Amino acid sequence: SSYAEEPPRHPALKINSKEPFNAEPHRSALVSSYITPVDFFYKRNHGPIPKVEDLSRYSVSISGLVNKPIQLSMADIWALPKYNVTATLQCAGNRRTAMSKVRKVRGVGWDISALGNATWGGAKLSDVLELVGIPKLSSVSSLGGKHVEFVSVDKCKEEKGGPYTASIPLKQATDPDADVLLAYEMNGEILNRDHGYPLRVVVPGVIGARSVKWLDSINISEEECQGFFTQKDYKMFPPTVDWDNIDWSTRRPQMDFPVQSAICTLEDVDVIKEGKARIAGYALSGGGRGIERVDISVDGGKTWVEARRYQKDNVPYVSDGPQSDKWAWVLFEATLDIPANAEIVAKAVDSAANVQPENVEDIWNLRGILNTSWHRIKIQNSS
Ligand code: MTE
Ligand code: MO
Repeated sequence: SSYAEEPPRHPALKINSKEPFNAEPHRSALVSSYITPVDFFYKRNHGPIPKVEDLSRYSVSISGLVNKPIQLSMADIWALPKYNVTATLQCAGNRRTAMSKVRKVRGVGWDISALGNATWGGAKLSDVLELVGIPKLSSVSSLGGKHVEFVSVDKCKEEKGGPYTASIPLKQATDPDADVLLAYEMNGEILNRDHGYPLRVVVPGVIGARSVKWLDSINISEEECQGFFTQKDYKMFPPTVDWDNIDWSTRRPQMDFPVQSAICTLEDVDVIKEGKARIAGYALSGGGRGIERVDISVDGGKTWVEARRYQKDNVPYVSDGPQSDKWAWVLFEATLDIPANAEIVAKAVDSAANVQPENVEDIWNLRGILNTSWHRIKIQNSS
């Protein structure tokens, strides 16, 4: 089958679907390091993993509304200034399983680990676009281009065997501070096949779906991408919309991720003794917004205490501070007295003062995306 040449994967990953391969690590693995090891980074695919055998024959074409279309070899991309950007990728479907308990949703069932934090090495898209004559900080190119479309080489059933595609606004693509990369390294190693070898896009601060893997071509266009994953998927609908009354054209493709957090050291099934327990997890927001605060409750949200936040070891985290990685998650921890039959809750506040919604019911949507409701864990006590 077309899945005969899948790469090897770490046996500890929890497999949510085998073909295409969709898997996430156990939640406790997420908080054991600030940088997620490649083996434990979630894998989200819509088809078989492409195999680029001969790197010398690989190239990325840039065409569309440009004066002079070009083909870039890997050597051309390596020759551009290299940047290392630490950014968290999070699938829009992270925490979908909890949303599906309210009412059935369509999509891969993810627990809370459809995200990971990596240091991506590569060329900036803003430098690449200068090679086709589009200057930095352009909202419109001289030929009227307003969007940058990424086309992959994989074959997805949603596209009837065609490639995965996505687009971002030209303004973001040409802004050096937006840190959009064409990445060939992940955590200092050559990008592996699962994560997009030899080259992928990394768009920090937005849903993972826009970070196209196995990049084949870039197309400058007047309209946003018309592909399935931009127009017929990854859109946020209100709870009143279901499959019998959906009109995809009424909503914009989701870009920024809202503020999110989850507890990784405990699970609903856990039985713990009354007494002190370490509560740790991740918090992050979209658009480069920092994490202003993480509140923890052990009584279902009646009273709260603030957790300690950190990124790199020993550097106290300051929201939007010069030392912080603006595109990366913030880990948090608190050691608290756990009463009998506790309901432990985490909620984060971002640097724009956005707060996670209290209840998943209020943000239910038929595709089960963006479950950012307060993360709740009901503990069973041992008697
Ligand atoms: N790019 C291609 N070519 N094919 C895909 O299926 N999945 C997208 C995105 N880029 C996808 C893709 C989605 S939905 C997510 S969440 C991220 O890749 C996952 O990236 P990862 O597998 O490296 O974690
Ligand atoms: Mo995703």
